[in-house]
Amino acid sequence: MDVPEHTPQSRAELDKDLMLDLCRTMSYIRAVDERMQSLIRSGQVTNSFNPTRGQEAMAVGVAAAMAPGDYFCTTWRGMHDQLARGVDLGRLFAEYFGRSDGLCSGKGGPMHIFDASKGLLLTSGIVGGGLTVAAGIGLACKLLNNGRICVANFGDGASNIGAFHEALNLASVWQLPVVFACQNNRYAEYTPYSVSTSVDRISTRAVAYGMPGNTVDGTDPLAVFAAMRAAVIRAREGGGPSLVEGILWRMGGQTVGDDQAYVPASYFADAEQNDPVPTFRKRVVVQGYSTASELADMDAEIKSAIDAAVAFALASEAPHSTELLTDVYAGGAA
Ligand SMILES: Cc1ncc(C[n+]2csc(CCOP(=O)(O)OP(=O)(O)O)c2C)c(N)n1
Ligand SMILES: [Mg+2]
Repeated sequence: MDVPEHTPQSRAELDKDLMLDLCRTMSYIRAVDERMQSLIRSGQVTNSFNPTRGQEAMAVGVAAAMAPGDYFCTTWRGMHDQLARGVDLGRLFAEYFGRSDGLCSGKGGPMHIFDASKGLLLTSGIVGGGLTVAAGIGLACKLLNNGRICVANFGDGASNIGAFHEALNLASVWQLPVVFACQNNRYAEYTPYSVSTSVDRISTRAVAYGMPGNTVDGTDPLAVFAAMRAAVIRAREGGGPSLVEGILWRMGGQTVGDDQAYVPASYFADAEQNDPVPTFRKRVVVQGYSTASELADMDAEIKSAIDAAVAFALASEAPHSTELLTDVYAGGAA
């Protein structure tokens, strides 16, 4: 599949703060992914983890287009989406590790990360599960007339699930303020896109549901930001839902421990060539937004923040058995 051309940006969008923020957050997500993998591989923690390497640009471009009060849903491969929205890293690690200081008191785990303070109302391990929930959140926003929108982050495989079609249909019928943001990494677990999906571009499916569909280079945060900003504005102004697809690469496999023997060498070659983090870091230096030494200082700060978050999470206790039934039913303990 061809990678779409980079979307031309206006000078206003190439604002220094935005460029540095995108660069810092992408670097941070990459560093957290690497730390999580090393903690698991060294046996210090035993949680599952779906790597986000290669998908950082989409996460930061989506988050940059959202307002602080907006909502979002994500998936098992959602740590980049969560970090891009500013979810606290110590509490995120603690939830992954099953500790009581986690975002869900250590009882949800990696596939149930929730943080209402950042608008994160669902992390789902069910393929396509977030799409219908996002439509429901969009319906709530519309009924409350609160000016908020909801973004559904999901993968290419989810676009072959019934929930995708139900969610897009009803979101369009009811003109809900939802943006469907598809991270197309061309794999659904161990199945390549080419043998499972009927269209070259998922965005073309938007036509069937009467909404705009746009495919962008999902390794370029500015291209993602531009497409998402247009879709978010449209949703917020009552124009209804949109589908935005980013083409990108799943560089770390389905999960930690996946040897990816089933992935052709050409996929890895393309991924390396389009690796969003070094590409964007180079761009901010070449275009004069930062220097190599400033990026090194930034990396040192990121490392310190990750060290502190890991220490916090590892020091946290497992939830006590007396907590088993709390937060299970609305209104407190059973
Ligand atoms: C309803 C359902 N069917 C199957 C699975 C098993 N499963 C987990 S991840 C996955 C692949 C999903 O691929 P995609 O939507 O492209 O997301 P990606 O993992 O590439 O981010 C599948 C089939 C599941 N979790 N839920
Ligand atoms: Mg996929």
